[in-house]
Amino acid sequence: MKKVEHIGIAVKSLESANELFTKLFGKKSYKAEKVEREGVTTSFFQMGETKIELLEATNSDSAISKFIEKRGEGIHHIAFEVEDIKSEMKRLEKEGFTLLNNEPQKGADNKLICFLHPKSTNGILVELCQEIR
Ligand code: CMX
Repeated sequence: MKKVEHIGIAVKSLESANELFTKLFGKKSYKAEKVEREGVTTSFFQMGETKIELLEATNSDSAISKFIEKRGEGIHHIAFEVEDIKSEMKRLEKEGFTLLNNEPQKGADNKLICFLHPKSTNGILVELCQEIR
């Protein structure tokens, strides 16, 4: 794994969270994007080498809805950039981690992604992401 690519934060309202984080960071989000398959709308802030991703659910079945229901708003996942997502998935599966997908999925911000189940990673939802080249 190369670096922390982004930290995901689950929010109830992207509009009001965007306002709050714009004030906090002193700069605007550079991109908003809906990821239909994941049931989320995202908004990204560039913070030096890494990013903050705000996530709002688009429907009540979304993982973000369930997360907020159970735990409230807050840090949802940590995403790590990898060079070759398929080989990293194979490596981590061999190491005994539980992958949520067998194949990389298309995520937000031009990335191929795969999540590891938090039960296999000390309660932290880990995302692997590789830039689509
Ligand atoms: N961090 C830590 N623990 C989490 C968690 C999170 N983000 N989300 C859920 N959990 C916990 C739950 O509290 C629950 O724990 P208990 O059994 O102790 O109550 C357990 O994990 C299982 O939760 P669940 O809601 O029953 O969910 P699943 O077993 O179906 O787990 C999960 C799947 C949580 C990994 C998945 O729903 C998820 O969050 N996937 C990621 C989806 C996502 O973030 N998509 C956005 C992508 C945008 C992009 O491109 O970046």
